[in-house]
Amino acid sequence: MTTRYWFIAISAILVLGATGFWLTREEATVKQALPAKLQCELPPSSAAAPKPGMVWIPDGVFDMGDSVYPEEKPVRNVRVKGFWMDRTEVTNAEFSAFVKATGYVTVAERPVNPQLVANLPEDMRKPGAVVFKVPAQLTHGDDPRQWWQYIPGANWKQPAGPHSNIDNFGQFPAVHITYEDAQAYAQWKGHRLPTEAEWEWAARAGAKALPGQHDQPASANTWQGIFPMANASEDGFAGLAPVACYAPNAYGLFDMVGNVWELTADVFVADRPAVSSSQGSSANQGLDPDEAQRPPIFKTLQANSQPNSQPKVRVIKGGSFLCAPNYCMRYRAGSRQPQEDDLAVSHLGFRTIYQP
Ligand SMILES: [Ca+2]
Repeated sequence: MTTRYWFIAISAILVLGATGFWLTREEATVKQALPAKLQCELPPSSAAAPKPGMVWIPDGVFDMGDSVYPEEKPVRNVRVKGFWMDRTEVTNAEFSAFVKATGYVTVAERPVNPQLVANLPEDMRKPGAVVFKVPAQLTHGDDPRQWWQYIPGANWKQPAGPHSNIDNFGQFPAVHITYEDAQAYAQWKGHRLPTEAEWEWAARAGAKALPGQHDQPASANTWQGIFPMANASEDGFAGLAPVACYAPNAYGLFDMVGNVWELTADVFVADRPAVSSSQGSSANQGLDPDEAQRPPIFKTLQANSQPNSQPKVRVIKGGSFLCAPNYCMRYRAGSRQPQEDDLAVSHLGFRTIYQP
């Protein structure tokens, strides 16, 4: 049973009137000004591919990790078995098909257990999700509550809240997807979520040695300018982009870096040598100061304190449209960030893998 519990000021929750910004007028304007080289069309899957929409990621041994932020270290040599991987992040159209077939209700849509959130302000007891919004001004330093807001009614089909929808966004990545939601989708497909090592090996596309460059990628949906106030949108998008607008990597995978963070199956443990699928979490240890781009600390009341309790924090990979040089230089295969299992956020999606 998951629960939700925010350490966020009630004032931050109530400033929710203008939620229609999500990919509406602003995004439409940006899309009209797309750089000519962007096609945003997924090329047909190879007719010979046994798994349509997926590409084969071969066996490999590589140096996993990176050297930019503390949680990426130490670099270690890892072996990965081959698998099929979705070419793109799971789209709204794909997630809609899953919901239509199964009647699945996502975590962000479910009633909140009142017994477990008794101390929360009224709005936080409502189903909802956390949405990024460019702040009008910054008055509280790096406090992320200035740009992250809990919006009752926000979920995968209403990404900015009750006044938004995904009617014209079928090819955009589904967001506000929690670990449980992603697991349910993957199981329905007969797939599973990638481990961190599998995801990172796929993103590296066959490069066994650590990348020497850590620059912001030119061909991905990230943030150009000073986060969180000035977004130059030089990549064509101020917010989310449809999948497959940018060139794929050498394995044929689109958007492994940027657009949305992607869930993995692994528990987040800041101490890399202790990474294990069954260990408790020690999230927030050894993280770099830039983690302020992450939504404010969110806790489950039962977090890892009960015997046999499930892990509550997972590794997410690849960075998002919010990653900027001044904040969150995580537009890299080796970057990572912790993510609460039951927190639905507007910069997080997923893709699945299939291992024969
Ligand atoms: Ca962008």
